[in-house]
Amino acid sequence: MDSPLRVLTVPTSPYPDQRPGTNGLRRKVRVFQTRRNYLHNFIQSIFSSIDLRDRQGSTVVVGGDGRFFNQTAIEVVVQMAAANGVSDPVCVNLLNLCVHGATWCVCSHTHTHMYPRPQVGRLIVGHHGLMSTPASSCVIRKSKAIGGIILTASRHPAGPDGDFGMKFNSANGGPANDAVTNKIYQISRTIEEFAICPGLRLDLTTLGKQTFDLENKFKPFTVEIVDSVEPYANLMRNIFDFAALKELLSGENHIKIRLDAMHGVLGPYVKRILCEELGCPANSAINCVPMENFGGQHPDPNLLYAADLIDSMRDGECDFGAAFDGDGDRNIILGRHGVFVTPSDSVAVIADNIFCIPYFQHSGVRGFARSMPTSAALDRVAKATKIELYETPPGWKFFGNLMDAGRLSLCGEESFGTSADHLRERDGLWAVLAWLSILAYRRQSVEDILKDHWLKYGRNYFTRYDYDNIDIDTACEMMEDLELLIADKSFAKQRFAVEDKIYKVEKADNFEYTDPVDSTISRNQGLRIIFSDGSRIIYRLSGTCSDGATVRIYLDSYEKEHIFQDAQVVLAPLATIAVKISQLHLRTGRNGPSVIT
Ligand code: VG1
Ligand code: CO
Repeated sequence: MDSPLRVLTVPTSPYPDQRPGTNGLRRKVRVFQTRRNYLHNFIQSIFSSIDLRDRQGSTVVVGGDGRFFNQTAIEVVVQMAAANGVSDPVCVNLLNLCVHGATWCVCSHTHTHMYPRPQVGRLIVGHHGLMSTPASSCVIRKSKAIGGIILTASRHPAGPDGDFGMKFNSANGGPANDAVTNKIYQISRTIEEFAICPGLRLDLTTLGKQTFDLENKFKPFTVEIVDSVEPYANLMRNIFDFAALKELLSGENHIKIRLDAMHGVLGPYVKRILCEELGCPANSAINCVPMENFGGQHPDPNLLYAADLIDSMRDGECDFGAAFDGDGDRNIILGRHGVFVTPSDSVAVIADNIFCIPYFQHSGVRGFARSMPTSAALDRVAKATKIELYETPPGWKFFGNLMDAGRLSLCGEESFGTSADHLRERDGLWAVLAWLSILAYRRQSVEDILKDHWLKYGRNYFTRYDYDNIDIDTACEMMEDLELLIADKSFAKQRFAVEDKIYKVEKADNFEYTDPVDSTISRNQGLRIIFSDGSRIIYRLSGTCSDGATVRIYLDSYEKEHIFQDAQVVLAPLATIAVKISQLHLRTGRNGPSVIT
């Protein structure tokens, strides 16, 4: 028999910058590769943030989007999990109750009774190290894990010059809340050592259990390699009417679709669910082989980076198109000729047609939510259907709390995120299946469904301008000055005229959110200028940058009647005002945004 694997405690020095942002820690791959123990420090901080007693005998899920550095990082996570007691514990005599890592306690302690143990400790790792973000959420929930480590920088490009990221999801399957991420950050600032089992070699290619003998007290250590597509597909089968979808996609009068996985992690899920199970021809799923560098592309499903897909749909051959980001939580929805459904409209249309989805027929609808910058299209559906609407700061963690409390069923963000309470993440494929369910039920085109929606509710024109790679100090200074400016009493009475349009300020503030479940207050969530006609300009600094700052300007304007105009034309006056008030171009030397979505 092999001798037990050694467990080492390695001294290290802390880094001051490991504060998780909107969605985990994101840095250039180079940072993880070249700064000594940068990766180890953060992983140790995650494990140390979990109470040892909770860690022992617990299940932790590990997966990633397959980007460059994914495999290296998974190996380290597993070696450190082993050394940190995520495993079958030996008998811990706690209040005379033996919590041994087997169904029945068979340790050397003397017991008068045998105690059943609630859970066998293990690490669940995605096959080949792959697991989409929504599937990770699904697996965490199904396996009753204490949480999961997801290795992804989401929509950011990958490769040696690209980005890498890590996030921690809690037992509910959603991104850890601020209290947890603050704890991780605090630990990372003072960390002095980490524990690791460097000799542990995992075979990521073979499904099933692998057991390791360690020389520490937490032995043995079990890792289970799982195929995450099946549990996720199973969840989808219980939410949607697969027979109706199959008829839509491969029946007699089937429609044609094109789904672009952008060489991210979602390829195998698309293939298995849409092609193998729902009968779409193989050529309707493109870029479905996950690649370490996402094929050199930017796996961000928006008007700029999904331009190839949009162009390929212009000929009108396809009725429906969609693309996903690197980790599979984002989506873009397109109709024939590449008609674009804004994410703000997408969630509103799904809300209005929610009973086309069997899941909601059974579970009912408890509430709707959108992030603050997302357009108010959803609010109109909520009002008409008398369903509660919540407005949260950007980032999915805020939705999770409402869902756990049974107050929220469907939610969305303008940043190409839509999902429901079947799990606790944005879910790209779910959004596609939701749209296909609506198409199956209504037998109309995407464009007609969208037009009907605007005819019924009016239209919220929406766009977002991103200014990437801005100097951090310049960006912060601009936000500080802007906050002072809009806080001034005189600002509240101001009018802005652009050509023949006049906008009167009604309210201006720095958005603050009080969680209705636990009363936690989140401050400083974006500067809002709201005009008397309901139009809004919102300024925020991105919390997902790996480098420099990104300034985001969100524009939202409502029209009851003139609903068939070009969004960029309608919103141009607001954009002019936004740039003028902030002096953004003057301060940065830019003359326009890097990306418009
Ligand atoms: C952005 C989006 C936000 C989203 C977050 C994570 O954050 O604006 O809505 O939740 O990305 O998405 P920020 O702070 O950069 O604006 V993902 O798919 O990149 O993890
Ligand atoms: Co993502």
